[in-house]
Amino acid sequence: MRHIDVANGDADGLCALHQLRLAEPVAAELVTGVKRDIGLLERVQAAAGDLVTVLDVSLDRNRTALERLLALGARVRYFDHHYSGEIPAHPGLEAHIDTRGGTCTAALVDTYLSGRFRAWAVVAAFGDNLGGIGRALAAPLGLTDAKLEALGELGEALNYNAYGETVADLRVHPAELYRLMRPHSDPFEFLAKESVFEALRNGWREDMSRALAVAPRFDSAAAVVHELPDAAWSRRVTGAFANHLATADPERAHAVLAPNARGGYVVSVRTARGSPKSADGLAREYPGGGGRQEAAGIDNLPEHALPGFLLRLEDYFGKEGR
Ligand SMILES: [Mn+2]
Repeated sequence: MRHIDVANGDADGLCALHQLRLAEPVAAELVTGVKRDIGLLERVQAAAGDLVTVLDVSLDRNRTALERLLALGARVRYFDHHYSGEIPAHPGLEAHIDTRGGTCTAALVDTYLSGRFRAWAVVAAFGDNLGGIGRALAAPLGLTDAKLEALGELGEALNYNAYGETVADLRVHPAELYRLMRPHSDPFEFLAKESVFEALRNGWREDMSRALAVAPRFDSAAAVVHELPDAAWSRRVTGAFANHLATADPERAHAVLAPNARGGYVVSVRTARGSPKSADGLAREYPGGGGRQEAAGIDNLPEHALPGFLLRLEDYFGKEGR
């Protein structure tokens, strides 16, 4: 029997995996990739009796592969907070899924582990731009403001690293990042002993300063759209920049666009704080779109679809969203 771990390559996916494997240290194969590479389950070759653990990728987007693995007799343990659609009722599936917003996969794993590696869940929550959840999770840890801020920055840096069209756009391969995290049950030890955080933070700051110099392409009472130039830094920073905008200007929805290699755009969408409309609801109107309540993306919005998308964004979060 083999253990196969399938994790989103962002902060939430890697921290959730790290918490689980600290609690259950078994040798496992790892399948991961860039944040948008969410059809990860397709890549899994499992056999009857194997245990596949899936973290932070939409069940709906992996439904066919999931059904194939269950039919083979593999057991699947699934933790996630992205749009799931109907969860299959199958004795081989153990699902820990909460798509209501206000949680993240690492927080679901934290509950599963009764808070054993809580500090890593705090890192993940900040990585998913859920600062309120991060602070609430951190409350019983009694951290100083400086330490809480350090966990937040680590989460943002890990999250930033996951964005790119392919792993070639990324500063560090997510599997390598996880390998560096593995020896450290305490994120403060990771921060003290591994130089990768500083490298990521410097890269993040460099990319963010370029993005912050870009003026909005479109701007209304309901939504703001930024279009970044065609460059690897743009694709790396779309998510971090969208999170920054959502925090800095929380009264409006945000979309950040960057050209991809297919002649279209990669799009990151963030809702206004407390919006009744979900980000994934809009993204799922487009092929390759998906996500969760507060944050979603579209992998390839064709250029000809851009004017229609801008109108739809305004309608969705403007007229309809009130
Ligand atoms: Mn997540």
